[in-house]
Amino acid sequence: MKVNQADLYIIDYKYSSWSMRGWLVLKLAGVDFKLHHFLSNKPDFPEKVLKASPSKKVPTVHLTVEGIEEPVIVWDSLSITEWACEFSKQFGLTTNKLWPEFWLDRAIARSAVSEMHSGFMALRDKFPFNVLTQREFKEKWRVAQVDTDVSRITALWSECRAQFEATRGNARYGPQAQGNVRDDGYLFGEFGIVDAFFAPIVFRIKNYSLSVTDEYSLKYIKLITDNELVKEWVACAIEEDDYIEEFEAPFK
Ligand SMILES: N[C@@H](CCC(=O)N[C@@H](CS)C(=O)NCC(=O)O)C(=O)O
Repeated sequence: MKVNQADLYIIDYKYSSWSMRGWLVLKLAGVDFKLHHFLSNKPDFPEKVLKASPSKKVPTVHLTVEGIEEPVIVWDSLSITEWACEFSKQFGLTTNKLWPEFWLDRAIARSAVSEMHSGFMALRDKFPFNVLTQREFKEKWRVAQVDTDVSRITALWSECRAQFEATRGNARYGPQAQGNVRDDGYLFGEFGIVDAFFAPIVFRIKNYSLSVTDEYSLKYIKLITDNELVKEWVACAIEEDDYIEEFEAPFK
C-alpha cells in the first residue's frame, strides 16, 4: 500500500514542545510532509484541533494511503516516532541514525525517551515551554520538585553519554555494533530521536536559567541550541510572532 501524502499538524512553534518533537522527528527521518500549523489562541482553534486529532492534541500525522478513502491518523509523538522510523527505514529516506547503532545503547535511549514522554511533570507544569523568551531565574520560582526533575534529567544525559562512550569502539561489543559510529557529541553520538525528545527540555532549562552545573549538560545545551534543525524551528517561532499572556505573565 502506497502512502501518497503525509500531513503533519502542529500548533504554536513558540509554545508547543510536543509539536517541536513531532516536527524534529519527521525532519530527522527524512519524511516529506505537508505542514499544517495553527495558533492555539485563535477562536477557531478548538474546531481545527478536533479535526486534526482524535485526542485534541498535536502533533498528529494524517496519511493519505492508496486504496483507503479516509486519511489514516497517527497521533501522539511516540507513535508518530515509531511510524516515521519504520517508514523511513522501509523507503531508505535518510542516512541519519534515528536510534543508536548498538542494541544496548538503543535500549537505554528508548528508556530515556519513554521517561521523557511520561515524566518530569513538575518541570513541565511550572515552566511552560517557551522557545524564545530568555529570563533570569528568580528565587520565587523555585519549586523543590522542579530541582529534582532537572537533577534527574542532567544525570540521565550524563548516563546516556557515559553509556555511549563505554560501548563505542569497545571491541568487546563486536565491531559490527560500533564500527562506524559517528560522534558529534550528542547523547549517543549523532543527533537522533532521543535528542529530538530532549530538545524542548533544553530550552526550558536554558530560557528560565535553571541551574545546571555539570560539564556534559552545559555542553549538551549548547549543542542542541546550535543544531541546524533546532535553529530552523526557532526561526519559525520568530517568524510566527505569537504571544500568549498565560505563559508569559507569571514570569514577568
Ligand atoms: N502525549 C502527547 C502530548 C501532546 C500534547 O500535549 N500536545 C499539546 C501541545 S504541546 C496540545 O496539543 N495541546 C492542545 C490542547 O491541549 O488544546 C504526545 O506525546 O504527543
